[in-house]
Amino acid sequence: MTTKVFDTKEVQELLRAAANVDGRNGDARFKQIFQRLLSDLFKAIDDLDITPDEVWAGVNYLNKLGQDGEAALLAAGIGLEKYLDIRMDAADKAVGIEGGTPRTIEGPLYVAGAPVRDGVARIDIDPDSGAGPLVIRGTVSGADGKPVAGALVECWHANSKGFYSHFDPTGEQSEFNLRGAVRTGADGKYEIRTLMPVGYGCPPHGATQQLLNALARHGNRPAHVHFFVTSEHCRKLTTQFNIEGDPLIWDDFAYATREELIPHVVERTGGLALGLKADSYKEIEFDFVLTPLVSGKDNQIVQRPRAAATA
Ligand code: MBD
Ligand code: FE
Repeated sequence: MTTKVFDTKEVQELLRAAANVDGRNGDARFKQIFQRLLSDLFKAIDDLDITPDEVWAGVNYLNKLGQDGEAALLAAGIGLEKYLDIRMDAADKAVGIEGGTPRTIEGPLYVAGAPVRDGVARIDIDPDSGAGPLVIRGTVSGADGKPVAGALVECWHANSKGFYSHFDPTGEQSEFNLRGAVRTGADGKYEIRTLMPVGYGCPPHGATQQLLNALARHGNRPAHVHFFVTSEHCRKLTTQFNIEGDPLIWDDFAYATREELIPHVVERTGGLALGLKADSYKEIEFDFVLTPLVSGKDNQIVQRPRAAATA
């Protein structure tokens, strides 16, 4: 169809009515955003001559996406979550904040409420014959380079099948397996004793993988470990590191990899003395550098629905 209707009075009035922009009630910000997004959709339908069949395929896709509970997974997979990071990086640069550990996406699989330990936490609760021991340790420091006492390092990652506790389709993991938190002492140090994770793959029959298939993309992530690092006088850091050597490091379906977030993995012995399940273990040293509050505020606190459980 070569005839375009988007700019007609009829369509523009329809958009204003649908978003109720002329109504007195309702949330002005929400109306503004909704009208814009609906307009962009209408315009795309006109410009690309998107057919009714294609529109209904899309509408029905939203039903499947909701049924599968995968909207936040899709947000990671289509680069929407990465885009928010790019915007936050640019905002930081504009106000001169630099030098902290780079942020990278949270992803959809955090669970609040994991137990907190002082200094050292052992977070592998369930046996996992496919995974060897891993020790993650380092120092949390502030923008001034000094160690931060009382910082909270929260950590979560997958098991040797790439599954996260609480979201494991096999139902085999305990509630907080491979999830935990450490409070730093005066030296700013933290240590997490755990097992080596394996990369995540999207549920093969879920809505996210369905969309990726249509784009001829895969839905896999390299092996990685997530962190939230919080402390009273610094901004919250949301980050991850990748496990060095994973072939997908530069082919992450969620675009979370950053050069500074690929620490070396070192072979160690003496694991039995630490209470690990084997004497040889892998160690990753990873220091966190936090950034200062902006006008006395932490502007990195992101509100989003998150799972929660009790230990
Ligand atoms: C993950 O483990 C993850 O970190 C992201 C971003 C998306 C899906 C699974
Ligand atoms: Fe993850």
